[in-house]
Amino acid sequence: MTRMFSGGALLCAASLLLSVPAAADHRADGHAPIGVMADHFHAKGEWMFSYRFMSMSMQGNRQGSDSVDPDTIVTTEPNPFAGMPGQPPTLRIVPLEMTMDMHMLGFMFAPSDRLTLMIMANYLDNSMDHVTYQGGMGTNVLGNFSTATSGWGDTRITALYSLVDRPNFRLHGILGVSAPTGSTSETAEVLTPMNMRPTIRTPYPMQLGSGSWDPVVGVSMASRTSQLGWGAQWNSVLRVADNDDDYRLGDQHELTAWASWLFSDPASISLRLRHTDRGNVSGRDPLIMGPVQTADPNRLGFERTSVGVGVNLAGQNDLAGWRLGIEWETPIREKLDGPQLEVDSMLTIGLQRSFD
Ligand SMILES: [Cu+2]
Repeated sequence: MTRMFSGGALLCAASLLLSVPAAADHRADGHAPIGVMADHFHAKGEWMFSYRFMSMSMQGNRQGSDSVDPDTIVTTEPNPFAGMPGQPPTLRIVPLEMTMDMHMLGFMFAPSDRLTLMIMANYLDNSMDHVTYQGGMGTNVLGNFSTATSGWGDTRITALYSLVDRPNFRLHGILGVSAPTGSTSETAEVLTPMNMRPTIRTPYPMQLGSGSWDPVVGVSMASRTSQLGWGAQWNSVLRVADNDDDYRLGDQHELTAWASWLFSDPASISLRLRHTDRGNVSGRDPLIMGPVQTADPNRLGFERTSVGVGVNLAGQNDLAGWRLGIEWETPIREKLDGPQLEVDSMLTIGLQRSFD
């Protein structure tokens, strides 16, 4: 009787062990570089919290792929609002640099082996420095000013649906929506070419959300051998409807691919390529106007290819379930509907904790 019982328990324990392979994935390369979102799905009953800090720094302007200095911008680049009362023929205010810091909180839960649900909220902290030129023409600098906006951005709710789930190859679809929780009515004090300091609605890049419900679609895959891994992802955010301020942001399409090398289960390094294509704004917010490039709906689109290096760490034993990732990216090619600020670098640091 005792013998039969212990035999059954042993069999039961063995089948349990065999049926939960994903939970036992403590390899550092089990997740993509930390700058990639929605890169993995979970086994039934697993859940995960994540926190990421992302910082993007932009400095200097480009027109197409070429650098362009502020003096040239204010004497040659047409003001889209020229002809309206008080508007000069060329741009007169030039952004010099911008920092975008983002705190991202994520939660994942898998109701089944096929389906993982994910919600991501972002807290944004933006600042931009500008130079204002005096009057309607010439290159006399009037002064500098900074604007800053911060608050919750849009919230992403997505379903990740597993299509292939083999030990060394995984493929899933991404389908969701970006909810308009971010403000589109942020204001800041500016310095005008006529030496006034009104508080007005900030241009598009300093707003916190899109103002619209935006579908999110994509496909993600990952594969690995004993030490070498690779993965790729396509994802798009589609702006299908105008917001209450009479415009919609441009669609954004992103393709990324990475390779990783696992030193041992706790640590891997990665190399990644990312290509982003963002469209211009269609329509326009009647409250966003001025002789500055960021207020022009047709100077917001870009194509950017970046390269990134990263480190993934995965906790073992007592620290099982914990992960830490760091990734640094820099553009190798930018083509901007400019003039527009160019990106210098982007840093992502993320901490993840999963439970099963
Ligand atoms: Cu997860």
